[in-house]
Amino acid sequence: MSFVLGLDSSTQSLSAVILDTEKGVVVTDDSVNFGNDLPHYGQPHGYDESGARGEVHANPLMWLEAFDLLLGRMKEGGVDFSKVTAVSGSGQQHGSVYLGSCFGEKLASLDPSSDLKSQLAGCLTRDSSPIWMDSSTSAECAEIAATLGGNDVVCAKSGSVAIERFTGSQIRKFSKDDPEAYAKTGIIHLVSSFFASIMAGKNVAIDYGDGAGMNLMNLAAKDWDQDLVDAVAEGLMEKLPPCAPSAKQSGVISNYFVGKYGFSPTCETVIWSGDNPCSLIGMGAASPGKVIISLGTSDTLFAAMPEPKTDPNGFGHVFGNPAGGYMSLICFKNGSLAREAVKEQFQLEWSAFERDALAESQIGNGGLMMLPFYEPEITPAIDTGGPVFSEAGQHSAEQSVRAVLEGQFLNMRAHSTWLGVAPERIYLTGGASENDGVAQVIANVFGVPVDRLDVPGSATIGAGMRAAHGMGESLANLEGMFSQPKEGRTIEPEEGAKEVYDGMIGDFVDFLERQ
Ligand code: XUL
Repeated sequence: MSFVLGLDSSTQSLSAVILDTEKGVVVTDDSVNFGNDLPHYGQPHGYDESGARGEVHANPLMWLEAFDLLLGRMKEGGVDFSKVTAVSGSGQQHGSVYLGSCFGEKLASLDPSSDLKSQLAGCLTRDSSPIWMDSSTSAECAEIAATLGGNDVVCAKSGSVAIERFTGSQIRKFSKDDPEAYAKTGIIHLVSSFFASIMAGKNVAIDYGDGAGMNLMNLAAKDWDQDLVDAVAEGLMEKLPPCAPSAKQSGVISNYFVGKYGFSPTCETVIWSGDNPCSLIGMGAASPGKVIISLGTSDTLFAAMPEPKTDPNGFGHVFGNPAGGYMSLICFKNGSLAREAVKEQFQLEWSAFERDALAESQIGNGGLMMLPFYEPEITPAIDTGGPVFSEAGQHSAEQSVRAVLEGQFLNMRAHSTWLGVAPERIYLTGGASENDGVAQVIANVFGVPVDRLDVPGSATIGAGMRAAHGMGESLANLEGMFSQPKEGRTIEPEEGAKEVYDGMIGDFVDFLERQ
């Protein structure tokens, strides 16, 4: 019997799944929603919504409380953690946690009769964590690029131009805004390595998947790049955990989890990765050939890459593939929040997206287009929020549903051509992937069949699979068990649809460029 635990600390929730890797079944899954389960933090979507000038931060104490709440709830619900042989996890990418040098010692002596929040709160040198939605660091990005001799250099070294949400510019801003607190910071973790360290009872490494989302790692050398690190802030190299391959074991689980939740003292920990790299594994896309679209708070499009290839326009990224090699990623900030905005505006149920609204409108919306950026966007860079229609006037619910979906996926198609791969199928994951209406628009815009997987939560499943992989299990076997498309759920493109969108994409790009 081999049970592994996968965890996923995402923007809005912390989720867990236990996989039986012999029988190939999901034994149990559970989730804590930050907004609903921990309303006292006043962060209903998992972050502080009052941030000024593009700042989006979350409370790391909320994450700690969620961790105890989730494991406690699972234990009370009858989960026997003593059967778990290995654990790993997935974290929202780019977010960072700032801690004093005492963090490592504190982790080694956590008392199971107390909780994580009260024992670790004193180690924080910054009481909030900037997350991936933060866009407040344009000045710092420009400074980093200038120091390096231009964004071409930053991109050639790190796989991405200097990006606002990436951790390097965030660290630079912190070091400028609060030099004293920066000086007191002994170690800077990503969300992924923060949780991984807590589980291992010591500071552990950042993996190549998530590390590449910092603008600090040299992609070719797979290590921190001295020039990039020096361009960010003085003394930063000493504050970074090491970089390591994603399958690295980090020792047995901390006594805290043995004493408090009944884990076996021999349970191994494997370092965590970012949510998109974990999703790549969960979707069975570790080898090149599959293109994944993940529909979550952000929408992302990603694929394994044989060779690192960077986006000439600077919107796409190259990360380490947890299975070795590289992956590409393009992130669109206006994901589920934009779809929800249309749903709320017209008081619709998701079923209206499922078919009704789409059946009532024509493919191509009679030429009506929407730039679906309810919030400022990152791909492409749009500073002001609010949808823009190509034609003035009132638009019906049906037209608006189609317009938001066509706008999102035309934008995705236009910004993924640099990958140079014409997908033969698209694999869909994330909350909205179950919606047939959404899946149909994707199939139509890209002109290929869309598959969904049998198991929910590809990042969480991928984290569990990575735990097993780190213990030596074959990834191909794990994919065979957990990453299979759901039978009878393939959505085929509708006849003639691709031609409509082939004709429309140029107009959409022109419309976008006029803004
Ligand atoms: C990827 C990105 C988002 C977060 C969401 O670059 O910023 O997809 O990983 O958790």
